[in-house]
Amino acid sequence: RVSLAVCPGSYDPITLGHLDVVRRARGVFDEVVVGVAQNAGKSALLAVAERVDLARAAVADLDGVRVEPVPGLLVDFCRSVGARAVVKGLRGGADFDGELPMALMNRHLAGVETFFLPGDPALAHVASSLVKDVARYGGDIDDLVPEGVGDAVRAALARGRA
Ligand code: COD
Repeated sequence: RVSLAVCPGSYDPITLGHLDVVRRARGVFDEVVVGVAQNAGKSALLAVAERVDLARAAVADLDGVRVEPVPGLLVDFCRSVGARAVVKGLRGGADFDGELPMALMNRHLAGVETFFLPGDPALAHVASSLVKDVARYGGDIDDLVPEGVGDAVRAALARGRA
């Protein structure tokens, strides 16, 4: 039996914090599917297809890791790929407070269990929302995100201003 976990997120855009969680999840599970989802509570900068492409490029060198869009409910996606486990990274208590109800809901809906990984403290400040904010006001984000992501974010921000 192959152990399979889904690492879900908005990935708007994927960051080095996300990548660290994906890599470490792969150290525990045989296969990891990075699920790029809509978060109804957030308005996205990048389209799902672009977020998927950037995430695919970022994990291209990781064996046993693939990236797929999540079209609807996360638990339906988990069922479709045959995963019973979700892995989420926690930067601190605020992340946990947000994640706990989702973990309980996903278990309630489909028996999908959530495993939490403590985030690398060196990346505790790395959040997609902050990265976008820094880029929006001209700051350098290239050492916070995988290669190519900074250019994609700057291009999307420029499109938004046009
Ligand atoms: N270090 C460690 N972990 C990190 C870091 C970091 N630097 N940065 C981000 N993370 C973790 C986050 O804590 C989170 O666990 C994960 O990475 C993804 O983060 P984001 O911001 O990309 O994604 P979110 O929080 O917007 O994702 C929410 C989902 C998209 C997973 C959720 O909305 C969802 O499941 N949507 C699908 C529809 C659904 O099923 N809804 C009901 C859910 S109960």
